[in-house]
Amino acid sequence: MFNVIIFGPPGSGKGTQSANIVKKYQLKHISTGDLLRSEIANGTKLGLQAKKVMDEGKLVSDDIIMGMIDSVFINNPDVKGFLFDGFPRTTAQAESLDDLLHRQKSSVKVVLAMNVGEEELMKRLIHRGKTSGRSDDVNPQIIKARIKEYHDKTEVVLSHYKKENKVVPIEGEGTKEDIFEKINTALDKH
Ligand code: B4P
Repeated sequence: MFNVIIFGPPGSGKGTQSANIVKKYQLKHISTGDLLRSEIANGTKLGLQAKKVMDEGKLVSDDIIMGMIDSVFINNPDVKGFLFDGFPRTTAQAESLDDLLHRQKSSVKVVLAMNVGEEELMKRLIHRGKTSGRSDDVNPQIIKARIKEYHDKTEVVLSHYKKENKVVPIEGEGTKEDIFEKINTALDKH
C-alpha cells in the first residue's frame, strides 16, 4: 500500500492539495476534520461532543479519532493506499496508526510537511471563514488557539517520522498549482 500523510498547521493547504493528490494517485482520502464535520452535520452524539471542542480550537480526543480511523480501515479493505489529511495530530495517534498499518503489513511511506508562515495562515482562514460556514474559521481568537494547539501538540509528530527519514518539506506559499507540482515531484520519487 502507498500511504501518504499531508501534514501542516491549520490553513496550510492540506485539504486543498489532498483533492488533487487523491485524484492523481488514486488513494483513499481520510480527512479527520471532514469526518468530524460530517458527524456534526448528522447531529450524532460524537458530533455534539466534537463540536464543543472544535469551537474552542482544541484537538478532539485520541479515542474518538482512532475510533473513526478504525471504521474507515474496516470499510475500505482493498484500497491502493490512504492519504491521511490532518491526521495524525498527536504522537499517540501516530503510534496507533503505525500499529494499525503494521497489522496490515504496511506502513507510512511519505510525510508531506507543508510550510506556511503564521500571517499567511491567519489571512487564509479568516478569508475562508467569510464563505465556509465553519464556526472555527470566523473568530481570529479561535484560529490563534488552533495554531497554538498545532505548536503545542502536533508539531512534535514530525520528529516521530523524521527518525524514519519519511518527512519531505514542501514550501506551501505560492499558487496552488505550483505547490501541487512540488508535491508531485516528491511523490513520484516514491
Ligand atoms: P481540519 O479540517 O483538519 O482543518 P484545517 O487544518 O483548518 O484545514 P486545512 O489545513 O485542510 O485547510 P486548507 O489549508 O486546505 O481540522 C479542523 C478541526 O478538527 C481541528 O481544529 C480539530 O479540532 C479537529 N480535528 C481534525 N482532525 C483531528 C485529529 N486528528 N485529532 C484531533 N482533532 C482533530 O485551506 C485553508 C484555506 O486556505 C482555504 O480557504 C484554501 O482555499 C486556502 N488555500 C489553500 N492553499 C492556498 C494557497 N496556496 N494560496 C492561497 N490560499 C490557499
